[in-house]
This record gives sequence, structure tokens and C-alpha cells, in this order.
Amino acid sequence: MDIKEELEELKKKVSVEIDKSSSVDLIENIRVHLLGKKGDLTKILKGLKDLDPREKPVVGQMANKIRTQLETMISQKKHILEENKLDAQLASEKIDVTLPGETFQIGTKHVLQQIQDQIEDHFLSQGYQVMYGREIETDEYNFERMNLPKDHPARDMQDTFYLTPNVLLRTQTSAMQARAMDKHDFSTGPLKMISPGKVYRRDNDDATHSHQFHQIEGLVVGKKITLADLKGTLQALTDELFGKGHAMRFRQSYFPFTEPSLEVDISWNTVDKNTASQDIEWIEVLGAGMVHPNVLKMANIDPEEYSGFAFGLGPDRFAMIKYGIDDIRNFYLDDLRFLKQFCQVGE
Ligand code: FA5
Repeated sequence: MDIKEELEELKKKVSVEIDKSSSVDLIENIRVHLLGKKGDLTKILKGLKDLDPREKPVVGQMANKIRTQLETMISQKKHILEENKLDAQLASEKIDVTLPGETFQIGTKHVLQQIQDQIEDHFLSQGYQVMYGREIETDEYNFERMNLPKDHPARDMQDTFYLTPNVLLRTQTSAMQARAMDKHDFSTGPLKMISPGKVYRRDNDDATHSHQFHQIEGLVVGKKITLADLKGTLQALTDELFGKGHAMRFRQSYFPFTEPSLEVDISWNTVDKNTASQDIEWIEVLGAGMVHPNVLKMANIDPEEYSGFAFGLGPDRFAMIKYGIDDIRNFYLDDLRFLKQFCQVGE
């Protein structure tokens, strides 16, 4: 067989193979076997060098033509096979939107967040602004600006976790009082704010104490603010949360940043586990008082002209009273049997 016949033979053989090939991989295989370095066409063309010099250009031209024809056939077939493959894939992945979907468990607000939201809504409706503070605070704002200089004995009651000697996990949302006073422009009217968030203390955990809990700070500073305003504000809050006239008890107390200072207890019904007899107890829910003149002075506010009240309440304990929960640790155990009792309707 001379070289021209070989080329014709190759064209016929490869055309049939292309026709028969049923996958992109097979067609790619044909291309490599035909045109690769050791491919059939390359092998035949090596014989060109032994040809009569007059025949070389004729055979060369013929070889190029066959090569182009086969390449075109390969790429057309490859295109068809790729399209078929995509069609098959699309058909197999078709989604039936009428099939019933999988059900997901959707989370709901934690009971503590629910209480916080209710308290925020109450104060927003009274014209307060809500300011979220930082859990990592400086000694300056957590203690010093609250009239608790270094070595003040009242610091002992609020030992905490220190990141550096001057940076700590805040022990009270009161840290936001000074930040709010620094920021407020008193020419626009009184400052009325609440500040909710987590606080931390080196307290031993028990039924009513946790080393991490929540507080909501309240602060009003303006002209002619009195203790009566504070009492009325707290009464309005408890009326809304627990129903009008729910028993509250004001007790004299001490905080370095308020003068006078007081603590507020709320009554709650307890049931003796052994005898099932019901009793009424008091639980302390907040500390409060009139803002100490030193605290106002440190914020460059004249205590002769301005006065204010502040309170720091524990929403965890509010939730305990509202829902009859006898152990604060339940809030932090992530036990779904406990948490599911407080799923809001529709969630
Ligand atoms: C304070 O933290 C003051 N900053 C409150 C305050 C603000 C007074 C503004 C005056 C003016 P006290 O340590 O008592 O005070 O905490 C306030 C409330 O936080 C308590 O009444 C209680 O409801 C809650 N609380 C305190 N310690 C814990 C604890 N370990 N676990 C859960 N709740 C707590």
C-alpha cells in the first residue's frame, strides 16, 4: 500500500470510529490516537521524507486536507456528545416542586430574650433610647467612673475576670451610665436610656445566682428628677410585666454611685416540694437610687442644676418570677425540654 492509500484507509477507519463513538471520553481517545505524537497520522507522515520530491507537496496537501476533515468531524461529534450529556444531566436533576418539602426545626427566641424584648418595648414606649454596651470594659468605666476608685471595699462584691489589670469582663451594666452621660447633649433635653446586656462575676452558682447573667441598666438625668420619679417608673414596669398592683418592696441599700440607694424585691409564689403548700417569698430583682453627685461631676454635669435616677435590674430574676422558674441555672443549660416550654406561638 502506498502512502496515499494508507491515508485514505485511515480516513475511512477513523470516520467510522467517530460515527460510532458514544461518549466524550471515547472521542477524546480517538483524537489522541490520530493526532498525538505517536498517533496514526503522525506515523504515516513520517514516510513523507522517503517520497519522490515531486510527489511530496501533493501528498502533503492531501494529508493536511484529511487531517482538517477529521479534526472537524471530531470537534462536531464532541459538541453533540457534550450537549447530549448536559441534556441527560438536566433531565435527571429536574426538581419536582410539587413534592412535599423536608421539615426544619426553626429556633425561637430564648425566654431571657423574650423578657428583655418586653422590657425594651416598655421603655421605648416611654421615650427612652436603648444603648447596647460592651461586655469587655475598662476598669475606668466599670468602677472608677461609678465612684469606685481602686481599693474601694465595695469592689470585693463584684470580683470578675480580668483580661489585663485595666480591662475586664464587666460586672454591671452601670458601666454604660458614664458612657451615656459623656455622649448626651443636655441642651436637647434630659437623658433617658436603658442598656441591656450580659455581665460577669466571680459568684458561686446557686438557684438565684449565676457567674454570667443579664442586667438592664436604666438612667434618667435632667432637671428636677426625684426619687418619686424612680418609684413611679419601676411601679409602671412591674405593673406591665406582672399585672397591676403586683407586690413590690423598696429597701434601703448602699451603692457607691447612688445616694440614697435602694433595692427592690418582688413577691413570688413558691410551692413546697414535700408538702405542696404554697407560700409567698421575696426575691431581689434590682438595685437603684439617685445618681451620686460625684458621678455627675465626673461627667462634667453640674449636680446643683441636674439630678438623676438610675437602676440596674436582673431580667433573669424577672423571668423566674413571671414563669415560676425556681432555678436560674435552667436558663443556661440548653435543655430543649425546658426551652421548648417558652416557644412563642407561631414559631
Ligand atoms: C448592681 O449591679 C448595680 N449596678 C445596680 C444599680 C444600678 C444600683 C444603678 C444603683 C443604680 P447588684 O449587684 O445588686 O447591683 O445587682 C443588680 C441585680 O442584678 C440584682 O438585683 C439581681 O437581680 C441581679 N444579680 C446580681 N447578681 C446576680 C447573679 N450572680 N446572678 C443573677 N442575677 C444577679
